[in-house]
Parts: sequence; structure tokens; C-alpha cells
Amino acid sequence: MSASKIVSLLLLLVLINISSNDINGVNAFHKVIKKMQSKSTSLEVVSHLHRTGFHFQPPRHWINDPNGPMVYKGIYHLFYQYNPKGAVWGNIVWAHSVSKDLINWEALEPAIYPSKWFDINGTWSGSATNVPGKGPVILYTGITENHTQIQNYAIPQDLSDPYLKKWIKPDDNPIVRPDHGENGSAFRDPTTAWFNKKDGHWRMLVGSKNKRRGIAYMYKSRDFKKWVKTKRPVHTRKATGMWECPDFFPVSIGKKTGLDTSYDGPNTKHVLKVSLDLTRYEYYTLGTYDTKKDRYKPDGTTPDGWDGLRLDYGNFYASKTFFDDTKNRRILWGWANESDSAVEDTLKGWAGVQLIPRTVLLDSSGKQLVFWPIEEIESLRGKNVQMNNQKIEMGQRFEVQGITPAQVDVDVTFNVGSLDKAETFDASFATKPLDLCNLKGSNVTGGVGPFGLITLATSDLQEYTPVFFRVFKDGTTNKPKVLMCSDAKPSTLKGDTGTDSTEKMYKPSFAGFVDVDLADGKISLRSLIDHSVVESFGAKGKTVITSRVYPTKAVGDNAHLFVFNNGSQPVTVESLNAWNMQKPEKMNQGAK
Ligand SMILES: *[C@@H]1O[C@H](CO)[C@@H](O)[C@H](O)[C@H]1NC(C)=O
Ligand SMILES: *[C@@H]1O[C@H](CO)[C@@H](O)[C@H](O)[C@H]1NC(C)=O
Ligand SMILES: *[C@@H]1O[C@H](CO)[C@@H](O)[C@H](O)[C@H]1NC(C)=O
Ligand SMILES: *[C@@H]1O[C@H](CO)[C@@H](O)[C@H](O)[C@H]1NC(C)=O
Ligand SMILES: *[C@@H]1O[C@H](CO)[C@@H](O)[C@H](O)[C@H]1NC(C)=O
Ligand SMILES: *[C@H]1O[C@@H](CO)[C@H](O)[C@@H](O)[C@@H]1NC(C)=O
Repeated sequence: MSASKIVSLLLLLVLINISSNDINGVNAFHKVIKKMQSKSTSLEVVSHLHRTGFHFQPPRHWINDPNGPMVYKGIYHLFYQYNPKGAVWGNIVWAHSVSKDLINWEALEPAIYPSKWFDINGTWSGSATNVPGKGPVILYTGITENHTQIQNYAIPQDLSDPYLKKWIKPDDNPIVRPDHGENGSAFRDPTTAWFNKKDGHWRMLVGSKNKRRGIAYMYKSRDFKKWVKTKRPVHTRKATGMWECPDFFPVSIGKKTGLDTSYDGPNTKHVLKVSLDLTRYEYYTLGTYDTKKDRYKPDGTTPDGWDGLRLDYGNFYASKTFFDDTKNRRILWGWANESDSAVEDTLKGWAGVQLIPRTVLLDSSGKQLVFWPIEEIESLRGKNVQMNNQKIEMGQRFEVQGITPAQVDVDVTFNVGSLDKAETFDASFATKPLDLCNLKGSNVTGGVGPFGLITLATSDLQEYTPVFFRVFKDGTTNKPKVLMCSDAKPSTLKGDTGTDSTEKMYKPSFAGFVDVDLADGKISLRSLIDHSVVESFGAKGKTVITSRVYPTKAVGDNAHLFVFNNGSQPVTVESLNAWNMQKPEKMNQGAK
């Protein structure tokens, strides 16, 4: 740490009382650290050590939820929760960026910010809907002076401007108040609306809870202004707490294209995703949406709640999808927060990234979704190195050389050969992949695996973030059970103990199972590595895990990338491609 950093750290410590306090029942996440909220960092002193090269970030300060993603007149719009004044949550506005390619982003003025009685104390998350004949309409949560959460709408001032620079919040807001028994302190994040041709009404959802029951309320409207709550919520689930950022959309059975949110036809399933405030992770179910009764029923093949499927088993929250009609695909945006402390964020001057947008499709099994980085990201690929037919014996690791592994896209296909040596799966871990991963990390010898990538590593593995598989066998069926882990525990030498100035660093491992039969012995792993982000896609996107890590030595040119095997069964790298990733030319320069 430089002397000036130490001085500013000391200053900060004098300024702040580090303990954070909750306001008026606002949920755990909207942590208010008053003294840091408006402690801005000038651009010159923003720390670049762990900033990303090709992920979406403004030049400084705090960001959280992606809001209202859409495409309009060929331009992509991304809004996001942003604190223009500091690197912790507070002063939230809807920052607005536009792009022609989802790679290069231009920052515009914030689109929505507190200014009217119906949002004077907050302009929180929401969604955009393209309403035929009207253009895009944003629905968002406003916070009133008495801290009630209500739903508002905003419309573009000039529909002929593809950038939609100016937004108007009409005076007939709000459109929905919590005055029919809803909890006004837990009532937010309206979804994109969809149109029901049969009854000529729009529908949208608002996340909520009643005591500990998670709820997605549904509202109907003919004119997109007067909204009426339907008799019953579209779905609820006991003991899951507040449902933040619900997302509800159809997916196609069989076709490899996305569907418009209003699509109502055969061969579809619906997806209901919620962000559970109690766990700070996101869960989804696949199911059937009864458009007459306005009820959603999960299929029942996977649990509805936090034993269920996740969009990403790592650091990924408050996500939102939109239908991109220019390429007939559904795209998912999600936010990853920092794993370091608020004090460190204020010192480094920034916090939060939007992860690489992912396409969303129904898996051919019909039992889960699959996710894949949008194809545009491949345009940033530079120098390529390859490895083919490399057998890795137990305890061996091979370095992927000739690239700069702090900023790469790496895609590898392993062949595990025989499953004879696979360990027997203990069924008591069936819904506890993380416990299994914590028990059997990358350095615990196995039968088939652990094998995978060692990312952001020093050459001697003082620091490293392993992303790996471990293959078990089901004792009764003999079928493989594949565990995937991304482990930040050994990622940095920093933060093992807390001191006055730095909290103990959050270095979690994350894990999920991967539903593959390994009939041909093959399993793939793709990781997008970007300085402090490791975003990994197992088995072509069946299981996705994102980690945030802060190496001290495995940074810049000193970061290394390896493939490894710590299982007694040799595995083969059938093929590996790694590309240096370029920085987009434009990334929100001059964001206000
Ligand atoms: C609510 O808004 C008013 C007016 O902008 C402001 O003075 C006050 O500090 C805000 N309170 C909170 C808790 O955000
Ligand atoms: C708070 O504001 C909301 C929205 O204006 C209103 O409906 C509600 O009655 C107010 N509650 C109190 C306690 O003043
Ligand atoms: C309403 O939500 C707030 C914020 O989570 C919570 O503190 C309060 O207990 C809830 N009230 C009821 C009646 O559930
Ligand atoms: C593989 O196992 C050895 C022995 O436990 C350990 O030293 C090494 O760090 C492990 N590799 C990884 C990537 O964990
Ligand atoms: C294995 O790795 C974990 C971190 O993932 C570490 O806590 C543990 O000490 C390591 N064990 C050995 C024997 O190296
Ligand atoms: C991100 O930060 C870590 C460490 O502070 C918390 O434990 C997580 O709950 C948090 N995640 C979200 C989605 O807010």
C-alpha cells in the first residue's frame, strides 16, 4: 500500500463508523453506511489493480442491479443501479448506457433519479417493456418520503431518438401502491410486462413477501396505466423470504431460439426466477403458466426454493433477462458484487460489475436451462493458444503458455476415460454440492477428478482459483454424479485475518452439480477470466459459477493458467483453446 493510500485509509477510518445500520426495515442488502455514501473517489485515484478489462463497469463508484435491458431501433440499452457519489450503496439513480454490439458502451446521463414525491427517497430496480404503438415503458420502484415502496412508470421524451436520452415520469404516477394488504417495505422490482391477446390485458409481477412467505404478485392492465392486482399471486412459496427481482418468461421446447415475453403458443415452458434476499442467490423453476387462471405451477422435478436450480451457483444476483428480437435470443444480465470490504471499495473507488450477458435456452432434457456467453464477446478474442490430446496423470499440472492469463477466454474439453475409479456418491449430499466441495477441494485426491483449470495463479500456487470437476458414481445406478467447484479460498494471500482497517476477506468456494451422463467421457469447461472475475461454464453452460477474487501476486503479467488433475484416473485434455481478451474500445467513459 502506498503512503498516500495509508493516509487516505486513516482519514477514512476517522470519518466513518464502520458499523452499518439498517434503516426503517429496509432489507438486509440496502445497507446504509451513511458516512461513505457520498465519499466520492476522483478518477485519478481509482485503483486499477482488480478492475476488469472486458466486463461492464462505469469508471468509478458503486453499481448493483442491471435494470430495464432492451433493444430499441437497433440500439441496446442497459440501465443499472448506480451511486454517482461513492463506492458503497446509496444515492441510487438509474444510470444509462447504450451499445450497438453489447461490447462497447457509451454512458448517457442518468435516465431516472429521485425528483418527484413518488420517488423522492429512491429510484430502485425495474424493467422495460416495448409496448406496440407506445414505445418502451419503464416500470420501476420508487421510495416515498415515508419509505414506502411503490411502482412507477417512465416513458421516453422522444421516441425518434434511438438513444432514448431523456425520460419522463408522468404526474399520474404511481401506478401501483401497497394498499391491498401488501407489505410496503417489501414490495418492489416490477418485471417486464407481457400481453395476453385473449383478454387484451398486460400483466406484470412485483416481488414481495408476507412474513416469511415469498410472493410474486401479479397486476393486470388494459392501457399500461391503470393496474389491478389479480385475485391471487402468480406464485408464492413458504419460508423463502423476500422475493427480489422476479423474472418470468417463456422458453421454447426444442428450438434454439428465445421467445418474446408475450409469446403464447405450444411447445413452451415458463421460467420463474427469484432473487432470494435471505441467501443472496438466485433460484429458478421451470413450469407451466396457466394464462386463464394466471397461476404458475413449477414442474415438480426440481425443488422450488433454495435447494433448487440456480442461474449461477456463485456470485450472481438481481439478474434480468430481455428478448433480443434482432437475433431472436433471450439474454440474461446479472450483477456480481465485491468480496472485499466497504472501506476497501471506497479506497479503490469502485464496486460491482455486470457479468458477461448470457443467452438462455431450455436444455434438451427439458429439466433445466443452459447459459452461454453472447457470441459478440468472441469479437474481443485476440491471440490464441491451443493444447491437444494432453494426458494428465495424478498430481500433474500443465501451464497454458503464450497468453496473458489475467484476461482470457479459455475453453477446454476433458476426456475422463473410465469411470471405474470414481468415488461412490454419498446421497446425503444430493442437495448440498457446496458441502461436498468444501469437504473435497482441489487438493484432496480423488478417483476421477478433481481436474480442471487453475486460474489467476502464481507459478508456485501461493495464490490460485481452481475451477474443477469431480466425478462420483451413484451407488445404486452406477450413473455418474458430477460436481463442479470454483474455489476462492486459496485465491489470495490477503484477508485471512481481520484487522481494524480490513475486514476478513470473503473467500467462498461455490459449487453445483452438472447433469451429464459422460457417455462419451467428455466434459467441457469454459472460463472468462478478467482480473478479479472468474466466470465458468461447465458442460456447455449447464452449470455456471462466478467467483470474485483479489490476488496480490497473481496479477497482470504475473498471473498463470494451468490445467490439472488430482485424481488417480488420468484425464486427457482433448482440446483447449485460450484467447487473450482485448478491452472494448469504449466502456462508459465519462459516466456521470
Ligand atoms: C429522503 O429525501 C429527502 C429529500 O431529498 C432527503 O432530504 C432525505 O435525506 C432522504 N432520506 C433518506 C433516508 O434517503
Ligand atoms: C406513506 O406513503 C404512501 C404513499 O404515498 C401512503 O399510501 C401511505 O399512507 C403513507 N404511510 C404513512 C404511514 O404515512
Ligand atoms: C414487512 O417487511 C419489512 C422489511 O423486510 C419487515 O421488517 C416487516 O416485518 C414486514 N412486515 C410484515 C407484517 O411482515
Ligand atoms: C493437487 O494436490 C496436491 C497435493 O494435495 C496439492 O499440493 C495441489 O495444490 C493440488 N492442486 C490443486 C489445483 O489444488
Ligand atoms: C487445501 O486447500 C484448502 C483451500 O482450498 C486449504 O484450506 C487447505 O489447507 C489445503 N490443504 C492442503 C493439505 O494443502
Ligand atoms: C456480496 O458480498 C458478500 C461479502 O460481503 C456477501 O456475503 C454477499 O451476500 C453479497 N452478495 C450480494 C448478492 O449482495
